[in-house]
Amino acid sequence: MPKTNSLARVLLPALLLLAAHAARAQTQVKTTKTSVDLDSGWTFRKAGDAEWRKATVPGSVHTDLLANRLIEDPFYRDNEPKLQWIGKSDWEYRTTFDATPALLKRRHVELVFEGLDTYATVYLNDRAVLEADNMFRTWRVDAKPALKAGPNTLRVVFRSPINEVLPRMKALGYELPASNDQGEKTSPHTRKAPYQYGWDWGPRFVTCGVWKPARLEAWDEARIDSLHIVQNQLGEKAAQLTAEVEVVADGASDALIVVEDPTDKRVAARQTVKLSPGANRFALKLTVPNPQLWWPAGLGSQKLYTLRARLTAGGDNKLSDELSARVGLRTVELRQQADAAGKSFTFVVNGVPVFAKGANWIPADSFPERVTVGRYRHLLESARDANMNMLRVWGGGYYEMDAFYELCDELGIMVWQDFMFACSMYPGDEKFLESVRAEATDNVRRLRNHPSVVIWVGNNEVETAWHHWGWKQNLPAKLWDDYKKLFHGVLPEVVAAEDPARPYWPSSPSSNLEEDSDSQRMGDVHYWEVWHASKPFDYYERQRPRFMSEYGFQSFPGIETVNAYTLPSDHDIQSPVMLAHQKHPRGNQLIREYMLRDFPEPKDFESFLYASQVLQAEGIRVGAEHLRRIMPHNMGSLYWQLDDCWPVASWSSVDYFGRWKALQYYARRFYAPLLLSPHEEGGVVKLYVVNDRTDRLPATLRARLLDFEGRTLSETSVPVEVAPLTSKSYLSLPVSVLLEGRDPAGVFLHCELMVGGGAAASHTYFFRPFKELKLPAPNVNAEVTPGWHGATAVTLSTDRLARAVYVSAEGLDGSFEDNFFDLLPGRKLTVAFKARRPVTNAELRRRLRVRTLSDAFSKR
Ligand code: BMA
Repeated sequence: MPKTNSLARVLLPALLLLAAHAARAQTQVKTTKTSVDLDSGWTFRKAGDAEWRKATVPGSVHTDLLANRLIEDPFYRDNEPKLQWIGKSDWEYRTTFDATPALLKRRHVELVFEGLDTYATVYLNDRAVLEADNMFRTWRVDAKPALKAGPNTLRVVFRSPINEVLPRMKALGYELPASNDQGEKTSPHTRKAPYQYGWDWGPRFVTCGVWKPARLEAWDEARIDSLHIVQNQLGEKAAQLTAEVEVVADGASDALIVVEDPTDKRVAARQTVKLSPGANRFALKLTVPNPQLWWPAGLGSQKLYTLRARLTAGGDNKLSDELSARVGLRTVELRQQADAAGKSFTFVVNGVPVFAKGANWIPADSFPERVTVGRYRHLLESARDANMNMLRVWGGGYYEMDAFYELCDELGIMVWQDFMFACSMYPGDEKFLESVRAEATDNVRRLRNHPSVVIWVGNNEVETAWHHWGWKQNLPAKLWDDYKKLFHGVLPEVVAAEDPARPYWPSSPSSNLEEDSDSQRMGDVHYWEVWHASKPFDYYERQRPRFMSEYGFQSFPGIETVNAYTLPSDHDIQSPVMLAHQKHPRGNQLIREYMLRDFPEPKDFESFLYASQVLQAEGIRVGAEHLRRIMPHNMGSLYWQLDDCWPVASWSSVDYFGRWKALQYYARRFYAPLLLSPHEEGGVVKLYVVNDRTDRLPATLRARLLDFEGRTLSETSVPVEVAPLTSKSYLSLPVSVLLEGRDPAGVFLHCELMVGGGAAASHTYFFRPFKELKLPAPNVNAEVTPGWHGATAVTLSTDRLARAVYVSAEGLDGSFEDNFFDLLPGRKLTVAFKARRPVTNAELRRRLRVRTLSDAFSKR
């Protein structure tokens, strides 16, 4: 299969359609400050080459090379090692723009880069105007001295981030650890997205480029640098706010600042001020009457207010500048209260303790500019649809684009925001610390108005690595001093100065140095003995953390995704191409080892892919349900990881193309606001109900013992009153009484929480692992039927219990609304097909495939 046919064919329908969601249009305002986008006319070349070729800004050198057909698709088969030269080369980017006489007359003309990746010298008409060395910073420089009338040339020279650092590393005399760097360990020295150097789920593509928008800004008297809405008091009748407006002025003058809600005349403040040259800070008080609150998903709606600051300076009554901020009104507290077990770690929003349900977010692409608003939306809506209310932006990627946080605000997804440090030790010299201070300041200021952001966290796993990965024993003690300078000095200082209302936490996991980083008595925990140490899934149930911020298990993507990066001849888990897309050295071995504990040997390649997903989903379910059952002792479950940055075997629940793996469907069930979780404790099955809702619920709890043909062998039901924000067992059923001597391998328990005649939650409970069940392969009947509102749907029925039923329509653009579910005999289940393009019933019938867990294994 030719390369373009495979990857592009899957990519286009799955992603480009999503990209059709246009970015929110910016309202054009008439201010004297003007801005000229520098996003067109770019070309690039390898330093020293003669020919310039078309480039895209924002973009990266890898995607530009790809667009020019100078390299093959980096994600296809085993192309990754062949493209390592790109990161070891220097690259030049160039564009021209016209400067009008009017522009030249402006008192200030500044060149603004929202992001340069990474070591770059910027030349304007061959005059060096900027030296950049931190991918995460925004750069603003005076362009006037270099500007001329007519055509101007802007050139950016990117030096290889690897070569740049090597001499510095040699001079150091010791190596800073960087466990994931797949090559020379240069990443700790460079403020660049760590995952691009390789990770245990990610390829090594050390890219460069103008990765965020660039523009010229021209102004005369003054411009608004920032608008920060601070919430002083949030009452039922009124919210008291302060608008902190920062103005940069050309000289001393009188000015007027107005801050208002354009949709509500009652919310307004105005202040005449005296500007001094340089930075000025003003505070205007605002009152929002009858405020509506912002709530995390599941607890209420996500009301957002837009406030606009306008600045009139210079005496001619012209509007100099304006800036808007969209905010949500809510309080957030990280409650750490001493108790018998240690100390709680609970996010309290608007006074309500919120159990955080979610996953860890990694960059959604190796090349950040490819993550369109549409792809963000798909992933974040997938999170919301799986009943998640929190994502952790993990510290090995980059601070996400604005669109990410805007969508989280709208969807009610709380964001745990790491600073970008992961699994390494870092330099502690002044230059490095100042670079980080600037980076942190830029990003905290950029993100602090988002109600979704609930915490700033110093780093990923650096504290635990120092203490538990042998670093403390083998590395100079100075590195720990440097650690403290950064994560207990610079970063909390920036948060205190720029965003004092949000909690700061030094590391994940951590106990804030009060106890061991991995202590389960306080702070957050990453638990990895399931997976790395081969511990069985039920070891999750032995953990009693206060907040679980990482735990996970790998699976393979489905066959359609695998087809995008392989040839049929690669279809062996151990083939070189499949191994190139499995970055964990023991990944395949671990998956197999765990699989054979619970399942027979899968009969073929595709069955292995499918069974790996069921295995992952079943395993994480054990952990997630336990973590919810032990609430409020534990108040968070963020599994590792939601998404992927390329098509790969990984811990993700949604693959690179946005396809839901089994785990994502399972997550929707185990994160449901009402969870029914049967659990065997000392020979007794206890029926727990975990209720994340704030209301009390009268219901009936019903448990039926069934055989695999669906015959009811016994039934118990009790009326219950489900308490709000609680986990509690409402019914205990001794196994011996339940089974009455029956073979535990031939029956199962079907539990339901009945509310108003329907099942508000249900669960199938087995007394034995799948491979021991005496369950002959079921015969599932599938009919294409009209679904709700004319949608195409499939109605399924079965003669015997069918487990992890997977319905697919290969080649059709769309997905089934539910999947990987247990189908009970004697019941019909209709599942809608959410088509992204119109599809006829006949077509769906032709493509329809149904597999069940039994089908994955040869003889049953
Ligand atoms: C966690 C993460 C990542 C890693 C994952 C899987 O520790 O923080 O560094 O990818 O485990 O090993």
